Formats: sequence, C-alpha cells, structure tokens
Amino acid sequence: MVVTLDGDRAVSLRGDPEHPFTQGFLCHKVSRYLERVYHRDRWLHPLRRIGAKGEGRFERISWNEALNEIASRFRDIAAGPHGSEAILPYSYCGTMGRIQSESLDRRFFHRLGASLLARTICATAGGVGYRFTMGSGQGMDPEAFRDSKYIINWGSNTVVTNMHLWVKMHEARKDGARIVTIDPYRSRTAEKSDWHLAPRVGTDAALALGVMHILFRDGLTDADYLERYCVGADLLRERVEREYGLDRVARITGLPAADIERLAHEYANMKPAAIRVNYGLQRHRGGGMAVRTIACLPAVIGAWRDRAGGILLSTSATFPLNFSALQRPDLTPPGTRTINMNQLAEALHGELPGPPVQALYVYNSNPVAVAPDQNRVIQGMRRDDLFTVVHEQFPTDTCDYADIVLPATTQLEHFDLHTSYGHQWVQANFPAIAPLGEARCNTDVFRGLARRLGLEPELFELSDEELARVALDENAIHRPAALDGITLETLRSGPQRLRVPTNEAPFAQGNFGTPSGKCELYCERMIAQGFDPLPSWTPPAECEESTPELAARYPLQLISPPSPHFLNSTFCEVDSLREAARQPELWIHPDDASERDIAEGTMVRIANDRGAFLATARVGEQARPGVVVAPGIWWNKFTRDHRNANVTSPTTLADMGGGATFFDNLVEVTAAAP
Ligand SMILES: Nc1nc2c(c(=O)[nH]1)N[C@H]1C(S)=C(S)[C@@H](COP(=O)(O)OP(=O)(O)OC[C@H]3O[C@@H](n4cnc5c(=O)[nH]c(N)nc54)[C@H](O)[C@@H]3O)O[C@H]1N2
Ligand SMILES: Nc1nc2c(c(=O)[nH]1)N[C@H]1C(S)=C(S)[C@@H](COP(=O)(O)OP(=O)(O)OC[C@H]3O[C@@H](n4cnc5c(=O)[nH]c(N)nc54)[C@H](O)[C@@H]3O)O[C@H]1N2
Ligand SMILES: [Mo]
Repeated sequence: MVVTLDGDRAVSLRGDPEHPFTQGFLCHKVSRYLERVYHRDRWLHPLRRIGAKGEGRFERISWNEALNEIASRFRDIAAGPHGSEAILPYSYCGTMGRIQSESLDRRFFHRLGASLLARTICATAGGVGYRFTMGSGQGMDPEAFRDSKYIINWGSNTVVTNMHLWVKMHEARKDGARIVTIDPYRSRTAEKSDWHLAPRVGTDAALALGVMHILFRDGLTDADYLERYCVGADLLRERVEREYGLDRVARITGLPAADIERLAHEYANMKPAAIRVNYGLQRHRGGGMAVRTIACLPAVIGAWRDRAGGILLSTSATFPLNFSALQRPDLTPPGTRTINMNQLAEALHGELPGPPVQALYVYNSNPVAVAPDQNRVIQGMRRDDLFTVVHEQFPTDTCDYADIVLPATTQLEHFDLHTSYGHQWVQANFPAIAPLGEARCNTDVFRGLARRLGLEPELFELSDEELARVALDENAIHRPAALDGITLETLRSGPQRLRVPTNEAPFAQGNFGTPSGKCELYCERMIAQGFDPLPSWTPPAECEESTPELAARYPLQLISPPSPHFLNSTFCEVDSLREAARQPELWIHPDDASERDIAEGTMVRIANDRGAFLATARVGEQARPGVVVAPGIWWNKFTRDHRNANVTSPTTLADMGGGATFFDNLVEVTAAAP
C-alpha cells in the first residue's frame, strides 16, 4: 500500500502500482482501510472494566496501570496452584505481519510457560493432508496460472477471497483457458466460471476418487509419470476401480454421472490443467483427507510436467524465514500443554486436560465472533474468575468481556515484515503515521510486560526492525538460497521476490519432499498416524449417513463463508462496508424455502442444538438443495438478535491437524415470528 500524507495525517491510500503481483489493486475492503484508521470508534487509550462482563462499560486508565495490573495478575497465577499453564494466549490473523503476529508474543508466552495455543482455526487440516501426498507445502507458482488452459477452483471463492489470483485466471481465460468451480454454493467465483459443479457438502474426496476412476478406466492417466514419480499407482487404481464407481460417486456427491465423466475428460485433455484448492472444502471432518486426495490428481495425469499444471494450496511454505530464532519455542518448559483454539469453549469451561484457564490474553483475534460454539464461548467469557485482556483496535464483541482493554495500532502505525500465502514476494511495512492516541503495537506491549515481569532484556529489548533481521536470518553464515540478497535494507526499496525459479515445473521429474522422493498416492506414514494410507472418502461428522437422527431434526447443511465486504470479522465496523453487506442473510434453495413457507425477505431462524440466529432469507439457486449459506462473520452487536452463525457451528475437530469444521454443521430453518 502507498499512503499519501497531508502533514501528519494520511489522506489517501492505494495499492502500489509497482508491486509486481498485485499491480496496484487493493480489494474492495482494504481499499477502505483509511476508514478504519480514523474511525470514530477506535480505542485510543487503555481501559478497565466497570460494568458486568458483556456490558462493555469501561473507565480510562493509564498504560502504566494497565500493564502493572496484567503483570501482577500473571505473576499471581504463575505462583498459584496451577502455575503459568492457567494463562492462555489467544491470537490469529488480525495482522499477518510476521513481527506483529508471531514474534515477541510467542517468546513472552513461551518464556512464561503459558499454555500453548494450537492455531488451527483456518488451514491446518488441508496443510497436513497436502503434505502426506506432496511431502512439503510446495505447489504451483500462482503466477503460472496465467498460462494454464484448464483451471479448477475447488472449494475456493477466488474472486472474493484471492482476487489477485483471479486476475491471472482471467488473463488465462482470454487465451482460451476454461474455468471450472466446484462449490455447493454458487459463489461469485462460480457465477463467473465457465462451468459450476455443485456437489453435496463434504463429498470432495469422493468426487476426486470418481474422477480418478474415469481417468484409469478410460486410459487418461500418465502411466510414465505414475511409474517413475509416484508410489502406489496400482493400489490407488484398485481402490478407485472397486470402491468409487460412477454410480456410487454420483450418489454420494449428488452430481450427475455425466458431469463427473466430463470433468475427468476435460481435466485430462485440456493441458496444462491447474487446481486452486482452498479452505472452504477443508472445514469438514474429512477436510484433511479431501485435500490429500485432490492433491493426488495432478500426478495421476502428469500435470506436473508443465509449469502451468499442478495444484496450489498456499505459498506460505516457500518463505524460509527463521521462525525458531524469532519465536524461541525452546523457551517453552517441557510438557507444557497445548490448547486447540477451536476448542475455546471447552477450554473456558474446564473440559480439557490440565489446569483451568484463569487468564486469557486476546490479540489479533475476535474469538467471540469467529470461534465455533459461540454461546458456550460467551458463557465461558462471562466467568467472574477469569481475567481477560483484549488488545484491539475496535470495540469488538470480544472486548465486551474484557477486564482490561489495550488500544492497538493499525497497519499504518507500526512496522512489520510480510510474507504471503498467495504469492512469493517479501515486503516490509514501514509506518506512515504516528500511532493514534495512545495506541501501541503488539510487540511494544510484550516489551512492557516482559520488563515488569523482570524477563531477560536480551530476549525482549529488541526493536521491531531488529526482529525482522532475525526473521530474515541476516546474520546467519549460510542463509537460505531463497533469501539471497533479501534484507531489511533491500526491502526498503520495495517488495522482493523470493529467489526461487520462475520458469520451472517443480515436480516435472519427481523431487517431491516425501521420504520416497515421490508423490505418495499410497502413503506409509499415514498408517502410523492411524489413517488409511490410500485416498478415501469419509462422510461429514453431521450428515444423513453419519447421524441420521440428527439429520432428521436438522436436515440442512449450513455453510457460513467469508463475505466480500468483510475480512473474517474485520471491517464489520466500517459503515460503508457493513451497509454494502446489508444485514445477515441466508441463501436457501427455492425447494427448501417453499417447503418451509419462506419467501425472499422473510426473517428466518437458523437453529440446531447449539444455538440459533436470525437472518433475512434470500431465495435462489445460489444454494443447492439441502444446503443453506450465511455469508460473513458479523459482529453480534450489529445483528438484531446479537448472535451470528457461529452460535450453530461445532467444535468438532477435522481428521487432520486439529482443523476447524465450521461447515460441518446441520441446522433447521424456520420463518421467525415477525
Ligand atoms: N473478502 C474476503 N477475503 C478473504 C477473507 C474474508 O473474510 N473476506 N478471509 C481470508 C481467509 S482467513 C481465508 S482462510 C480465505 C478463505 O478462502 P476460501 O477458501 O476461498 O473461502 P471460503 O469462502 O471459506 O470457501 C470457499 C468456498 O468453499 C465452499 N465450500 C464449503 N464447503 C465446501 C465443500 O464441502 N466442498 C467444496 N467443494 N466447497 C465447499 C464455500 O461455499 C465457499 O464458496 O479467504 C481469505 N480472503
Ligand atoms: N463461521 C465461520 N467462522 C469462521 C470462518 C468462516 O469462514 N466461517 N473463518 C475462520 C477463519 S479462516 C479464520 S482465519 C478466523 C479468523 O479469525 P480472527 O483472526 O479472529 O479474524 P478477525 O475476525 O479478522 O479478527 C481479527 C481482530 O484483530 C484485530 N487486529 C487487527 N490488527 C491488529 C493488531 O495489529 N494488533 C491487535 N492486537 N489486534 C489487531 C482486528 O481489529 C480484529 O478485530 O475465523 C474463522 N471463523
Ligand atoms: Mo483463514
């Protein structure tokens, strides 16, 4: 972003036209970032709670009082019967800058011996699944999509969630590429694609196996690639021949058999073929296995032979920063317990092994809005014996339950170092303006707390720029080749592309990061961890097959994906964006709507045993039959019933990586009394 100043005030903000990947385009929401920076509701000084938990009534206090109080509470808890593990940090991606999101904070909580937080709310299921097949996180270079001829958005709303990649897809289409989207919901991406397939929720692994069935049956596989660079082609072939025949897959996915056949034929014949697999399809119990299975497809047709063929999940693994030097996991006392962030509800109710949670320190996250099983999260946050600190820019729903609120800086007010999960450029973020009011960045707060707790200055008295040099490994004797020439100094002149090859097909000759060096269609390592070593499909945790009684009471599958107007729950506070998002809405298929006497605009109640929320019905074929879609993570305080979709979502964990299962969620929808 390039920010223009008038005196010390930022007056405009735009994308950097010289950025080679984003080319000056900011998405719809970030282009309004200045409306956040100078928003009337920004927190500008520390606060202490004066009302009951949940009321959001506070009095102003000084930083000194706030930090002293936090330090003394932490000291007392550490010295108490349960020790430091009774302290739980909770953070995710308010900012994804490496310094403000995971540097001194990690050191601080490691050094303190606080409970570790498994940051699983977003991407871990698929990340683990992908690695079983591929051996590393590496995949296609996003820039290579420009030259693909067949592009599949698989559980990816690319137009909304990754618009810079969509630009590449769109350019490829001008050169004749065909774009396909696989999504139970007719997302904006599905609308803009040449072909939309709408399978039932959580059936992607079955679909991929059905495609493989056709590929083997019709001789469309790359036998040479399978022979040389893959493990287990014969076993996979046997599995799909026996278990994933067209009729069964059509039944599981709810797709016409002819469409599955056509998908397989087009995928094998329109070369190079690229798959963008994203996060939507992972948020089910079988999410890890689904990604592992889809990741086998490029090898089966030899798509990796071409630079513009293959699959892309995330580019994050290509950034070889020195995270252990930055975060110092070695400071953690051995045996410290880990709490899965998806189970905040259980943690606050004392239902997990280990000591009770007596203090919660939230930063870079809005758990009351984003975490599953919201009613129980809120109940837990109301506990009078829980000491809660929230470091935030805005009065979010989470702040309402804080004992101490600390004001946070925005991206314009602090330094940071950025990697990306959507491209391969490293960037430094230099502050454009001074912090507003008394706002402080995350690292500053941890410096202040470390000082008060008497922790080692050599660990904590480093500036943000010094921390960036640690992350970039500037003083190492052998720096990673990908960082060659990339230093804080060179980043001053603009983004730097990782020194990774641009014109190569990474797996044209195998070279996978697996123990075998091959693409593991059959994966020995999975047996040891209790998984089927071959790709397979397991039904969602909540569905007709798994839980028939539940499905009889709650027959509809609810998906609650990101809104184009918000970033998770961020930007909900920006009036113009909230107005663009109108109100909480629910897409429902006309057949499901008419059975329930629901018309366009009807206020509906979406409920299951965990909770209920209200939304305005949008009736249309955007949702396939049996599926309802509630876009956007609203702040409770901006809804009429003070609840959002996460009152219904489960804390069930995915098969791999302890991942979230937000979309593995059965509900019933009824017209609400007016
Ligand atoms: N505008 C905007 N952009 C964002 C975000 C945002 O909040 N707003 N959030 C960012 C973050 S943190 C993330 S993780 C990414 C997420 O990026 P995406 O993964 O692209 O986002 P989702 O909308 O969660 O999921 C994509 C699609 O998967 C579909 N889906 C759900 N269940 C299934 C299934 O079982 N099978 C298949 N095939 N599809 C399914 C959903 O209907 C949805 O349209 O976006 C990032 N970008
Ligand atoms: N139902 C449903 N729930 C979901 C999802 C879904 O698709 N559906 N998506 C899930 C996914 S993929 C993700 S990644 C999570 C995201 O969950 P979170 O990471 O909690 O994301 P946000 O809601 O954006 O909240 C981030 C908060 O950090 C604050 N913040 C921003 N910058 C800073 C900073 O520098 N310092 C501090 N202290 N605070 C800052 C922002 O003001 C904001 O309130 O939500 C998950 N929840
Ligand atoms: Mo995410």
